[in-house]
Amino acid sequence: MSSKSSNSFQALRLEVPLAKPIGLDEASRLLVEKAKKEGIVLEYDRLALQGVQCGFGLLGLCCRNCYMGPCRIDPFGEGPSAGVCGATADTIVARNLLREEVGGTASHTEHAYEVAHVLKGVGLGLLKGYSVTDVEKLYALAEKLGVETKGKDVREVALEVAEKALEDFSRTEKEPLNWIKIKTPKTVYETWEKLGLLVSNVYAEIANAMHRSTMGNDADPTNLLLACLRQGIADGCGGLHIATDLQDVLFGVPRPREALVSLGTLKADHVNIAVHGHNPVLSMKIAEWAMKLNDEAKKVGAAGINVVGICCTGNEVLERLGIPGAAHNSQAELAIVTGALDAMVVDIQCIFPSLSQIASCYHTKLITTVPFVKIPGAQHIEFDPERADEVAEKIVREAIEAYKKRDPEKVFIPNVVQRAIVGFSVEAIVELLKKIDPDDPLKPLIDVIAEGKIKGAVGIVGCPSPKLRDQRITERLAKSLLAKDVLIVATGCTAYILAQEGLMTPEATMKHAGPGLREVLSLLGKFAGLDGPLPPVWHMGSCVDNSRIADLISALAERLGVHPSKLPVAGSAPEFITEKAVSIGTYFLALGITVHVAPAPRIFGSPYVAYVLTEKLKDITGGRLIVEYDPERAAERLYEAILEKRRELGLA
Ligand code: BF8
Ligand code: SF4
Repeated sequence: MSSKSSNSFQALRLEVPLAKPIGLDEASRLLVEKAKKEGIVLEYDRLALQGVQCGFGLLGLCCRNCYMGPCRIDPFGEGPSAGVCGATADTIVARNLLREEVGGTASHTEHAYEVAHVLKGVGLGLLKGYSVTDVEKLYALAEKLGVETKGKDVREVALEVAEKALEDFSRTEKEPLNWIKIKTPKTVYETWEKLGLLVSNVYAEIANAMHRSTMGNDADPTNLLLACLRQGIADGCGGLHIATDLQDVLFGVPRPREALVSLGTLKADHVNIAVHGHNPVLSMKIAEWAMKLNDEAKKVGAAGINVVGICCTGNEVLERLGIPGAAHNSQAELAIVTGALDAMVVDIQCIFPSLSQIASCYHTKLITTVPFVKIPGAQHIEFDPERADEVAEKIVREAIEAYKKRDPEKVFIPNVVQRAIVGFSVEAIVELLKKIDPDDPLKPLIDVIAEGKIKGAVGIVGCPSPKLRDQRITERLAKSLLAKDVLIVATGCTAYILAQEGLMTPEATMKHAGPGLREVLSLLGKFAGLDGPLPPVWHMGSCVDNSRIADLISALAERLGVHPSKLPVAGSAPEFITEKAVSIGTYFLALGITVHVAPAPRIFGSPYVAYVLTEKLKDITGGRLIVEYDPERAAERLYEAILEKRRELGLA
């Protein structure tokens, strides 16, 4: 394979954002102003202080994998073309990409592992604070996994399902992951089998990726890219799917409900507690104890306790309990700047160390809870599922104490609150469609796609990037696609952005959806018993809940008997920031999905790696990477990809 359309120069151009800044959302803007007045340094300030970021790093051309380096390859061909060991740009870029994915896969799989342990503890009767909330989901999983349920009680079934999950972290044989077997459409499974991508043990996969990318191991970029696909599959099946499935068993499958979002959900007269991070094993307990101790808050003069969510754990409690979603990742600092937040309780992932410095300027207690996530200046109260109630009670009482020290002079909560319909699990979508066709629920959806009323669907997922946020890439991309009759599903911090923009309301359907999409959503709204249409953007949960999007795609592909790459669907992470987004994106590429991203992933230092991911991969898994900063152009390109699939299916 030779280099074709992509080269390093293109990447340098891509790093210059093409869309014009149009400013932050109103709530963020007001709080950034407040921070400025109060001398608080925010992520935007720290980004500016970084100056021009390292071009070698942006292109993936820097290697620090041994002490003969660090080595850098000159993208212009005038300086070194290999590291001290002889590693070329192709090798270095592919190795770096694999290591980025390891960061993501380790995060999601360890999250899943923790949840599996909690379910195991429930099965063994060791955890008093937790139970199986969704017996139906447990039994559905048991059936798929081949766990016998006859003559067993719920706890025994829970134990066996948890052990099936834990097998995926400890298997020594070459058998594929249980969650690959139960989640992967047959057509995809066959492709993966042919390519040697059937991962057996997620932890072994992570270890192997680190091993093979050290100095003096795998130098073949093609072989390394196959390892990248394996890492994506380990993340998707062993991380995302296991986490979502077992969280649903423990805490319930989400169902549509109306909730409130934005920073205006903080309440001046309440004790405000924000849960931030990813693991609902903690946040669900905090929510429970906040309710139990509501009267305690009244004793210190507050009107009650108000729990709000930040980032993905916020999505977990939003989709299951309707707890308000206050802030995405780029607003977490701003939640403290309101001066009204009494405690921010954090667990794992996406928690900026800066939160502690900002909290120290107010009365806010930043409380870390996980032994491997400590932040200087934060109060550490170790969480342990075995002492869940005791710890959650202590944390909520800390927040009540902190409220007493709140300085009313420093409080400013922007008057910005938005309604949103959330909780679109696959189960809920299928239940709704069953009202139209009880025997073949996916058929009505397939019919409206075939008729062209809905042209296709795009999952817009991922993070807010301080590099791109003031261009509102995510909102603009979504609106452009809706106008083209493309249904949108959303997860993660992107779901906050789109909810805050008002795109999860029936009114948004009337305002932004194209005529065909509007007609379908209006009909669905009637079947759902709503006064108006369904919203045009469906909130499917947290970032691990990207598994729900994969489930929906797989269900449609299996119902039609086609490979997912044939479906008029695509994914987009228009402002991604984390390594987790890279591994999730790779999982969807492995499934055969077209994936758009911005900013540019660090692959353009290798014309070969860029060529494989943006062009060649579609002949291998069916997936394709699109890199595009301009949201309107990105919408055009995603729409084109959808139309191409439609043409291949013989649809207008
Ligand atoms: O896992 S969207 S900033 S919070 S990585 Fe992080 Fe990105 Fe937010 Fe959830 Ni997902
Ligand atoms: Fe340089 Fe090779 Fe060592 Fe990387 S592994 S730092 S390219 S010598």
